This record gives sequence, structure tokens and C-alpha cells, in this order.
Amino acid sequence: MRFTSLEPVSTLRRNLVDQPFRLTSDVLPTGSAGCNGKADLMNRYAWYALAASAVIAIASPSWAATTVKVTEGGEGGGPMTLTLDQTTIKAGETVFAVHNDAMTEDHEMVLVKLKSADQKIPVVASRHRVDEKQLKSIGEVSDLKPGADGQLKAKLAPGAYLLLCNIKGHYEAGMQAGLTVTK
Ligand SMILES: [Cu+2]
Repeated sequence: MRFTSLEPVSTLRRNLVDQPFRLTSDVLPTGSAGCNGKADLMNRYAWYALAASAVIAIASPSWAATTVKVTEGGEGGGPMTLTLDQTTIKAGETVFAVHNDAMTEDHEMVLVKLKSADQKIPVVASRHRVDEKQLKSIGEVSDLKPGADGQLKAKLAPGAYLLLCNIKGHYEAGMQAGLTVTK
């Protein structure tokens, strides 16, 4: 009784294993039939491309940039967010890949180097904006439309940084995040 109950399972498994082989053998003859001179040339180009990308892959670690993904969100009048996929990175070339995840609201991203992690951020209350003149701005991604992506590249020295959106009211609504850069 035990064996008969196992039988359907092993049959099923055999069928599952057989399936890919059957598919491969169906596909292979067609592929090799099309292997004329032109296909051979294309194969050679594919090989050169592969070899070239392998060289790049080997060479890249010395100057590879760190990518920080920044996601911005929130609509007018509501809470707003600015989040980073990592909040501590190594010093060097950095790419900030910024995505505005909002439905209707424009956002921006300003990168600021702080004197220390606990530096007080000057906000002009009447304008509902951070006073950027009092801060050391490294660069920014401005006017990001809803759903749009932007990029900022910067070579970062060790220290404390702040990322913020300085569109009126957005900093106060929560659009800020700290970033620590280590040696
Ligand atoms: Cu914003």
C-alpha cells in the first residue's frame, strides 16, 4: 500500500524532470540549422562583447561608485518622506539615484555636508524652507516630476551629510535623511 501511494509522486517527479530536456531537444536542432556564416559572425561579436564586459568587470572595483537609492514621496498637505536604501557608506565616488514616488507632487533632493551629525539645521519659518545659504551644499537634483528619476554624482569625503527636499514646506513635512560617510 505504501509503495502504490508513492508511485504517483515519483511519476510526477519524473515528468517534471523530463520536461526541460524535451523542450531543449526540440529547440536545439532549429538553432544549429540556422548556424550559417552570418550567425557565426554574430556569435563572434557576442564573444567580443562578453570578453570586453569581463575586462570591465575585473577593472571596475578600483573606481566603482557607490549607489545610494533615494526614494521621495508624499502629496501636498500630507506627510512626506525621503528615504535612503543605506545610511552609512564608504567615502569616494557616489551616485544618488533619486526616484520621486509621489502621484502629483514635485520633489527635489539637495545634498548638504554638515559640520557634525548634530548640527542645527537653519529653517526660515516664514518661508517654510531650510536656509541653504547657511549650509554647505554639494549638489542637487531639482524639479523631479511625479514618477520621475534623477541622478546626482558626487565624490564624498568622510563626514555627516543631510539629504533634503527644500520645496516650500517639504522639509518640515518630513523630507530629510542623514547619511554617514566613513573612511
Ligand atoms: Cu519634496
